[in-house]
Amino acid sequence: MRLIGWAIAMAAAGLTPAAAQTPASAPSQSSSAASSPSVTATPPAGTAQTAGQPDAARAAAVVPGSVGHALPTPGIGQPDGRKGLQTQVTPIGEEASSFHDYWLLPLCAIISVIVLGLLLWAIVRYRRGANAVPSRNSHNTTIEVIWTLVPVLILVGIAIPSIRLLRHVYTPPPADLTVKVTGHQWYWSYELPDYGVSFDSYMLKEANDPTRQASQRARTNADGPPLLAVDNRLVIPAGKVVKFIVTADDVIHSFAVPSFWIKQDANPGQLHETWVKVDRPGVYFGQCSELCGARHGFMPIAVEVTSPTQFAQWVASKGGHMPRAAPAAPDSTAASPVSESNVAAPAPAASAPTNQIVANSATSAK
Ligand SMILES: [Cu+2]
Repeated sequence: MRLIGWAIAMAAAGLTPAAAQTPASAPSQSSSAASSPSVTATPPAGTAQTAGQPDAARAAAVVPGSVGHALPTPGIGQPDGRKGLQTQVTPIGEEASSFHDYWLLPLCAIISVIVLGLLLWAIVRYRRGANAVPSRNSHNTTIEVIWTLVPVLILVGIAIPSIRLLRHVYTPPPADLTVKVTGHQWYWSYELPDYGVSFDSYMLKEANDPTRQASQRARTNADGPPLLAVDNRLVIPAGKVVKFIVTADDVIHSFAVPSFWIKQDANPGQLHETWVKVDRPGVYFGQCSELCGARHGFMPIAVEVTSPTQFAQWVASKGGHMPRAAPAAPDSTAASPVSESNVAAPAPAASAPTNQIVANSATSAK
């Protein structure tokens, strides 16, 4: 049996990474290329590219600081070595982190100290040397009432804010924007059905990564930290309620961004919802948080929160279109999203089924 197990493990180790590399890199090329017309062709100073590569023009299309390529802020939206939770930028995240930091953690610490103190006191006070004749007490009503009531009160004290937090999580305000997120082995794809935008998002590899193809842009510090930077970020407008419809097309993934306090499993054949409202513009990173295969650790998430004006620029750069008026209600989007400014012919057709899914999901959620 052990021999068979080793054989399976060796086969998996030998085959899956190789299989993973090729599909993961090829489509990223096309998705990056699709985004490149949006930005100017000024060569950025900080863009690293392998010397002599014929693809310098594509790398040069990236302008650090432009929409979709905003510079991340150290310590915000990414790990910075400190212990504890990342700085939260959503209402749910702020509520949850203060619940954790100012209620749960102190409560756990106090209980631990009290239990440890009782233990030490009992060990010393009732040691054999000081109690040659052991006590024969087996019942004490007062103390039994205390050790039943106190834990009950502690649990009630935890349950009330906990259930209130859950209620806030699962009663989101009306969405201004819907994003369909699909997990794949091993990348994410995003779709904004009301805006006619859809694209794939792959991790940017390091310049010295031997698995990086010549045509792939290498990560720079302007893109974000290693293993977290992506070629195509999801851009959302600040101050708007964004609903994520999360699913997967192969195995179970998990869409998680720590600074948003979201971690939503992406299950094939199922739609799950989560939501954010971020007032603070910036770049926020996350990762797939469900073990999903050989390159599970290499499918990061990068969300750029920007002003509504810049968001409109980004939508245009992706070949999409803005809705005609103010952000539409879910059931009105199913009518006819095509406007005169719609320049991407395939987009409405591609987004039509998703509109239906979103509409169905919205009605089933009520
Ligand atoms: Cu995954």
